[in-house]
Amino acid sequence: MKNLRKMIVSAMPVILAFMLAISLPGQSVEADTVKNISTGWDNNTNSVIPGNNPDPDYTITPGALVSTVLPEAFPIPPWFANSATSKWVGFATQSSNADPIVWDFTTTVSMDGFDPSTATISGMWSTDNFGVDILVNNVSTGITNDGNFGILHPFNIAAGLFGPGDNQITFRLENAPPGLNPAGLRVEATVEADRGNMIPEPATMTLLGFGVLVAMRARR
Ligand SMILES: [Ca+2]
Ligand SMILES: [Ca+2]
Repeated sequence: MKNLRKMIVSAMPVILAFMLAISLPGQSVEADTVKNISTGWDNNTNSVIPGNNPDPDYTITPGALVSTVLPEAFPIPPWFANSATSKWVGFATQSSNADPIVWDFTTTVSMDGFDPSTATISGMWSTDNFGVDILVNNVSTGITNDGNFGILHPFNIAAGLFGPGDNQITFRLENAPPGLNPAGLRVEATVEADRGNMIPEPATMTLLGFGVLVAMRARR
């Protein structure tokens, strides 16, 4: 009994430091980039993908096609010029010609290591033709654009649509009739979120360390 009481007394500084540490308000965290979801962007080399190569980050439905990075040739221009930070993606056909239907361009973003409740998207997009919607995990954001493919249209998606693990972001466009004609998507955007709180912050670690030191001294 005496030993037990001694143990509890000597552990008190650690317990108090821990309680103080967990009661401290969370430090404000700067949102970090979860993923650069720009079209034509190689996330391994952090540079744009050369034209006529696949962009494996964007799949197209219907058809489960892998998107193709479009070269600097018609329809670019009149489409907004490719740049060092993003490029148009579309179809592996002459002039990115496609049927005049609604096409979904979907990319996947993992929230591992991040707090999904804080995830937002900001950037710009453009489409040939009409920008029908941007969806996160099949939930509509109601964001549209008028199909002016000569400019990039800014957009922002607020927090609340992301969950743990893999999340799908879909850019929905409608190619105008009639017949086969150029269709494509341009995105220059990032997904941002706070880092998950799995790793104790420095202030917490310092307090815990202090508590352990006091406890060790008390034991002598
Ligand atoms: Ca990419
Ligand atoms: Ca078109």
